[in-house]
Amino acid sequence: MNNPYIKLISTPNKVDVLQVTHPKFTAQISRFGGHLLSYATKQQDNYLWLSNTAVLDGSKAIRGGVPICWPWFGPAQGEFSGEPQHGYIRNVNWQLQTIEGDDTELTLELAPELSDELKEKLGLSARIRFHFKDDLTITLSTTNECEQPRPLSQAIHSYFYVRDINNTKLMGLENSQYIDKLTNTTETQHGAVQISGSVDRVYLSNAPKLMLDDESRKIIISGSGHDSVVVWNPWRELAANMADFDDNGYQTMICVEMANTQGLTLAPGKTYHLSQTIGG
Ligand code: TA6
Repeated sequence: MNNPYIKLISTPNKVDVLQVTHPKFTAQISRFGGHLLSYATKQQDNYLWLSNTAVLDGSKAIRGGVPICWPWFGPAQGEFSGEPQHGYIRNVNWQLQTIEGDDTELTLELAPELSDELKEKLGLSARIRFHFKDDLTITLSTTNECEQPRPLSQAIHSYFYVRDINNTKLMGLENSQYIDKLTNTTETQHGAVQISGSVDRVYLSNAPKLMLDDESRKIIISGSGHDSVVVWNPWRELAANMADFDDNGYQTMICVEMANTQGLTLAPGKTYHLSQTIGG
């Protein structure tokens, strides 16, 4: 890899990591999952939460950072029922395709290594682009490579680090309707989102800009191409039941995910872009 800012770190029995050290920021991207593990700028500490007990040997999707859910979000349904939750690509290695940039910005593109059989079955291909400038834009692009329309749902499943979830507010979803996945009801958001227990919500909102305020900093989370924003914190009991979720980790994280949950159909030959920008 011939780029002054990027080094591939290969450790036996561990996922390969692309270590990005740039004058303006640092980041780590796991080749397994095309998964961003950390991102910090000169001004801001790491934006992302990664579980202390995350499995980093490639045997399981990584808990924390930015997993990519594709070509479905949540449990597999219909023709794919029985297949893994959140799709395939957070569990496969990705190839670095291109690197471009200089000392002001940097772009990396990766594509998942899928078997020919799986590519044929899906009829879709995916690519991810990390564009670092003054902030980071993650773009997940999907192309329908076959001759039939194909269904797609997906999420950029970002786990943000917050200083204390009890003093954290998420702004920008006021008055949105959301599906509460814990009660299976549809509710309306009043005021900022504040979390004091288990939360698993799909906000039916394509709000382009949100703000996460943990009283120590304000993170701006922007998006495009989404029909929903997913907000998740498992809280104490659920976290304790997940071996790869450290017991107290729920106190310092919140997932805020730009997603398509409402059933998108991609026409033959078309490409769809879903983006999330992290900055502020
Ligand atoms: O994005 C929220 C969610 O879909 C939740 O329902 C929750 O289970 C979470 O993702 C984590 O899923 P995972 O398959 O990574 O354990």
